[in-house]
Amino acid sequence: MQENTTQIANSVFAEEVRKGLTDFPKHLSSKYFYDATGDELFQQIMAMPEYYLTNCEFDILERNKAALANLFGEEVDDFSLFELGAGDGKKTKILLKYLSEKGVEFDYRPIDISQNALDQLEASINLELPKVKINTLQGTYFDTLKTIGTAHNKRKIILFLGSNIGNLLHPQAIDFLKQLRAAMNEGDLLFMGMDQKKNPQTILDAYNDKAGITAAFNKNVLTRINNELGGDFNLDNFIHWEVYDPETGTAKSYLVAQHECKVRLEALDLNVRFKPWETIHTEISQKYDDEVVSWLANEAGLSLVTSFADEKNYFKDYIFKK
Ligand code: AVI
Repeated sequence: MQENTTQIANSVFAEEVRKGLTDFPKHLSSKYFYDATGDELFQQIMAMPEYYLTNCEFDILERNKAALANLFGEEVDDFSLFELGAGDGKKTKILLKYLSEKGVEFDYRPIDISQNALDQLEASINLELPKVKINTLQGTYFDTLKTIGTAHNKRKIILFLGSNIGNLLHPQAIDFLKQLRAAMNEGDLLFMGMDQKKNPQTILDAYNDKAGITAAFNKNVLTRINNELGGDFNLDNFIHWEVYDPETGTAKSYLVAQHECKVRLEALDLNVRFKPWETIHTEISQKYDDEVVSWLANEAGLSLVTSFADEKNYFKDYIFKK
């Protein structure tokens, strides 16, 4: 266990874990999947054949880069391309490469909580696309966008790729969109990836791969609790379980206890009991259709400009304005 137990016990992570494991039914937030191991597992997920989302969005960006460059640069000499949670920027580089080859005036401003991720991204852009002006911004999406806010004197294009919004329930997603709207001026654009409803089996396969990478990703939240909160979860006692409701478009991930067990969380001075087959709900991955997207945008005060789909209509990128 890490050293400063008092500090850890009072952290937001600790408090959310306490709440989630003492509630009925139990739950933990998927935002806690992501530490260095979780980031690495997510990279592996994005490379899996079953996880169609990445290739679909690649395809959309590749096939529409010229149209997107026109839209982003329409009626302005210069703009800023902000990206929320840029990661390794693999998909964004398609656009960056095209824009810089065409001599379009813009700067790239990736926002991420991890300075390490930003440093790596900056180094790779400087190496691969030296003409791109990059200005990294470390912080949470909203603190950073609030600081930039409406005072930014160039057009803002805000990218939020990969259907990351799908990890939010609809009310949270509306709140998120409202906050983005508050940081936008007239003329600014929001470019957002949103995974679509499709054959339920395709979705289940994407979140329940045979190699067990998604299972390891899901269980990483337990590893974090063990490492950071002095937990003694036996990972083998839990199975990864995925369900998809084609009516609501919601995929849900669970960890299910196979046997009765007791878990001790030393930093929280907490004992947690699991009955056989008791669940911990860990993640939602919402799938959308045009009607739901219009409803969300409307609730948040945004209007839809246009959208781009991949060949199979598995995934769409939507453009919204204020
Ligand atoms: C980050 N997020 C959009 C991924 C998703 O598809 O919901 C996280 C993920 N969970 C399991 N596989 C991938």
